[in-house]
Amino acid sequence: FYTEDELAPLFERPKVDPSAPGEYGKAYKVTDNSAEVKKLVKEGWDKHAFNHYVCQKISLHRSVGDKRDQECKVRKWRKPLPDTSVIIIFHNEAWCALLRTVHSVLENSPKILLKEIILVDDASTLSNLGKELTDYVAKLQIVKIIRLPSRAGLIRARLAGAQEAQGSVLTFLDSHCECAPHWLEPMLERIAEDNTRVVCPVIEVIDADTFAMSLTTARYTSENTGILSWSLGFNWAPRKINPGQPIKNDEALTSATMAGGLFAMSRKYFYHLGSYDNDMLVWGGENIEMSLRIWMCGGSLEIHPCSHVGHVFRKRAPYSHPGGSDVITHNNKRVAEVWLDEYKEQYYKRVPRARAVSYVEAGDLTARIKLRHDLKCRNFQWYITNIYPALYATPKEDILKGGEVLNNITSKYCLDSANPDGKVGVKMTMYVCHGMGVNQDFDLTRNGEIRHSYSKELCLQPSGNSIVTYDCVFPKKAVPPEQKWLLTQDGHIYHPDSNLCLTYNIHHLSAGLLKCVKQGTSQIWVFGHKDGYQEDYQVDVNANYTMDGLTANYTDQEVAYESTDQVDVI
Ligand code: UD2
Ligand code: MN
Repeated sequence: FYTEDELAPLFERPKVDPSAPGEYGKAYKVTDNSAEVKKLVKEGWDKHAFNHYVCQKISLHRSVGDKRDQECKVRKWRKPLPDTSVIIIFHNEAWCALLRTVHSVLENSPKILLKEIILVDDASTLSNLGKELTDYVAKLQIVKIIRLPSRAGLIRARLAGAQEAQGSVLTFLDSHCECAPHWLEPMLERIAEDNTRVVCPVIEVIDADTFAMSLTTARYTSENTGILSWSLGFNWAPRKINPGQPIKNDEALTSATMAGGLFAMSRKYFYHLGSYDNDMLVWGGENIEMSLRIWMCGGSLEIHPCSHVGHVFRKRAPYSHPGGSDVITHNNKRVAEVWLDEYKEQYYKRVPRARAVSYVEAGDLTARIKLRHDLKCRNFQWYITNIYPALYATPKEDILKGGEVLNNITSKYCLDSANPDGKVGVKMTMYVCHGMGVNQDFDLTRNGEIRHSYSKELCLQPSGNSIVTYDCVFPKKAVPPEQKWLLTQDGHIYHPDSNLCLTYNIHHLSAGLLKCVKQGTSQIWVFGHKDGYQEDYQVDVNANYTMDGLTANYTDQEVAYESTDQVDVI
């Protein structure tokens, strides 16, 4: 085993006053309310999509503390571990974020294991990222910069960094990270034992406003795993823990997908497995592509609860996206076409815009299809069965109606789930029908569920007078009464359990439940409406069906919400 001395970093962290801003990962709150500071704060947010004023207040050498579980702290790391090149790509990153990332790597990685840090500048235009940065890192001995002549996007930028790397392991980081003590050794040990393992640290949240970084415990980590949705987005979900097999706090755990920015992988295996898809542009999709490729082609993907790295999560990208949102669709379409087999239909159903070739093209896929063939990768059905069995797709014949849920044919308003993270408990809203699927794609199943599975498999059920997203229970268990809906012949969406009907609340642009009224147009829906890019996903089933022997139960009364806002059913 390595001794503590052998694992000393190249640079010791300089002594920082423990009460200095942000020390030990503490939050820094701006107390100066002067107009001048307010202006600086606002400018910082506009430019970087995080609180740049706060970022600058905090030492580039701050400590984030060591809150690892005891099991991790006492762990010794077996000799020999491979060395690594840390690759940090950036486009117009703030100096404070970028350099804190660099220093945190230098001060928390063993000198003998850190071959080099490679900064890849993806054509930044901020003036201090030019010569000033070159001069600054020249003093840091093992830090190199690669300058890309034009904007390449994060995928190609990482490829450029990997090409220069000399270490036997490639460790990728975003340019706004902070490594916790001994973040590297656990990942390198897993790879030393088996170089087909790709290992991610636990990603801690660095608050974009206060730069607080909390370190979570292994328990939390073990309960979180990476998943994917049919729209090919990444998400976190609780891990199923087998009570008979308790999880050890220092044990690496598999994950179906990775977030994308932070991982370590044997350099040899990275190239063996086809590095990245060089035809993916700017941002997005590469993490799912790589996750599927790892699992389907013989490797494994893990999160190590002893390795912690913070990342600033931002609500928007601070940089331009050449090509707009179609770029992500282009990338995802490549993933669907190469890796999803017949399940690509599930993706196209949710993102119809991707299917229509004239809108978004995938480009030439020959090389990636050949790669999959040459590596003798397993099929997507194998991935579902073995790696992510919870990925459920309602069989087509069980979808009675699918697509938009339009409130009476003339309203132009559709049921909408503005819920990009696939959260539970999010209220349904109404929005102009856009025909693009995504937030407005719902399925009415033969079981009576209304499923929305854009970013996560969710079922609609009432909460008070509102309709919210909830975890689907089927197919694990029978559909509970609260998740059962009935589409009547005249277009009411009836909820037998509450004896109420889905109603468009025009004043709140929301959808709720009210007593069913026969003539109320705010209660008449077109389920499976199609427009614009929306393609036909109707199955030949008559909507006039009864469920569990129930039929809709009307009253002729006019009803109103119980709140002070009187909404008549019109
Ligand atoms: C997440 C990942 C990110 C990547 C992305 C999907 C984490 C914590 N982050 O997004 O690594 O997998 O999902 O593609 O898992 N950059 C460039 N050139 C560009 C655009 C971005 O170099 O054209 C850099 C950027 O400066 C940053 C990195 O790429 O260092 C990732 O970009 P981000 O931080 O905006 O992405 P994020 O964290 O939202
Ligand atoms: Mn990032």
